[in-house]
Amino acid sequence: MSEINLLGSVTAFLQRSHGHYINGVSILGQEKETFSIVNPASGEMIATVNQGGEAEVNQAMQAASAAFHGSWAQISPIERGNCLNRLADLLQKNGEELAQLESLCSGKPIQLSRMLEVGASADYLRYFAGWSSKITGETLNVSLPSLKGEKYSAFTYREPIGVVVGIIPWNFSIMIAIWKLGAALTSGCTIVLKPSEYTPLTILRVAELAKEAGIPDGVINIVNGSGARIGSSLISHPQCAKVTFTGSIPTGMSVGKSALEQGLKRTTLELGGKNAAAFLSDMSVEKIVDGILEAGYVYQGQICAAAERFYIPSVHMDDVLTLLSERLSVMKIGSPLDESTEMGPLANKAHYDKILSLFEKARQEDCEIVYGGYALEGPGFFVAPTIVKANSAEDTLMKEETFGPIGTFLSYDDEDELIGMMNATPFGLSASLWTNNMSKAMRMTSRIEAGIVWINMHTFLDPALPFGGWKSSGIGREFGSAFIEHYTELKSVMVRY
Ligand code: TXE
Repeated sequence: MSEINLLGSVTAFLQRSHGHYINGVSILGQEKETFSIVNPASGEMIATVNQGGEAEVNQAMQAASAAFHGSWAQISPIERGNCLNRLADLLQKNGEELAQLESLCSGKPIQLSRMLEVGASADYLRYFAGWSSKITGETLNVSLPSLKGEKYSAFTYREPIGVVVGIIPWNFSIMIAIWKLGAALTSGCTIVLKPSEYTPLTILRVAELAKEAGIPDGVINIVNGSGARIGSSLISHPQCAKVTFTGSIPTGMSVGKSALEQGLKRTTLELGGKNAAAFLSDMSVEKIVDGILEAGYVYQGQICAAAERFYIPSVHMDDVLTLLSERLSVMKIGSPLDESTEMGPLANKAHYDKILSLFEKARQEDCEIVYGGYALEGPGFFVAPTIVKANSAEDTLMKEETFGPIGTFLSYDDEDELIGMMNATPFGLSASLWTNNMSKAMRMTSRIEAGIVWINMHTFLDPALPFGGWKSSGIGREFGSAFIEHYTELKSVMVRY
């Protein structure tokens, strides 16, 4: 194992006392209680963070509200975009520091931290920056006749919604925060972020870079602490105009419910699901296995759009599972700080325990564990990448999101039945179809119930393409032009003359 050397700035950052970022200043807050940040590759504590309380929630919401009505409102749309572009520059300039911090806290292999948490985050910021000068209303023709010869003109404004509360999960703690921050700031909103308790550090560093980029104090604020306490207080705060959440389905549902109950606060929810990848019989066994690895096992399967249900033509099933087992057996599992590592640990102990209990569940239900299904020895939260052959669509692993490196496989013979099987779930975030027959793929795509359908690819998100779930996988869309509707209110104006 050869690990990269940690930068001095990373060790220095970890040794600092951490709390919150409010009105342009890093603060510890009033609470004495702290929570620990654990490196999932070693199980060791690497930093502590102060819990937030009502005082920090209030300060953050007030700072965001003051900036929304003050400094940020006075800045021109073009300059808002320039601010986001300068932040993108600084993400790249400080990219190695951020990537190392992220890998230490989340167990993400360093190459993925560099590519997604830093590289893609900068790209998303630049994409959102471009929108700042293009968010406009419309001029409309009034449809009813005038009664006494008077005339009417009508138009709409798209006005920023106000203070946005962004609740962030642990799987992409920079990138998902940037999605929400970029959308909010380019629309003229300000934001208060609540990172996951497991990965709160990197975004604190990003907030410092935002100040260096010239983003005014109060525009970005961060309050750390438990979801139930801080998340709920932020949602119910009178200054909160909108909640944007990414995370698990049960938490997302409770967040959505409380946002509605707290005065119909606007809500976007990007939740998980039980995404399907289906391979048609014209695909070679090698191509199918390449596709499965791409769709299900990147970053230990901890990606909300990753596939967890795999449908394989019965003629290919045995060969696919044999070759996939071979490929998983040589996958390099190890330290996230080793540049050749392909698979790191699970991101935290609670998630590790959940995955171990799902292995147990598969055994109890007599599913065949073709490969893996156990924890790896040594410190840290490592498990073997796992292949489960389901008995039927009713097995727990065909229905419940695992969010781990577990592919569950079912064979099929009839392509018409296949679509029914893919859709037989309360969720609909993503799906993929793999075939050389493009005409068939296009026909089948229109019948799939999911927010995004990939053909011959999976888990590839692009800032220009709307992303979000059908059914219980969410409400609203991120990216493209679709985000505008969720971060602005429409105001109609009518004039008589
Ligand atoms: O997620 P939560 P957790 C899945 C994954 C994992 C499980 C639990 O399977 O094992 O969810 O992970 C905040 N009001 N996913 O507990 O609860 C919380 O502090 C307001 C899939 O980390 O969804 C964190 O900031 N906020 C998922 C955020 O919500 C609350 C990604 C997400 O936490 C809150 C992550 C409350 N009552 C985990 N309770 C995906 N599909 O993208 C918690 N939070």
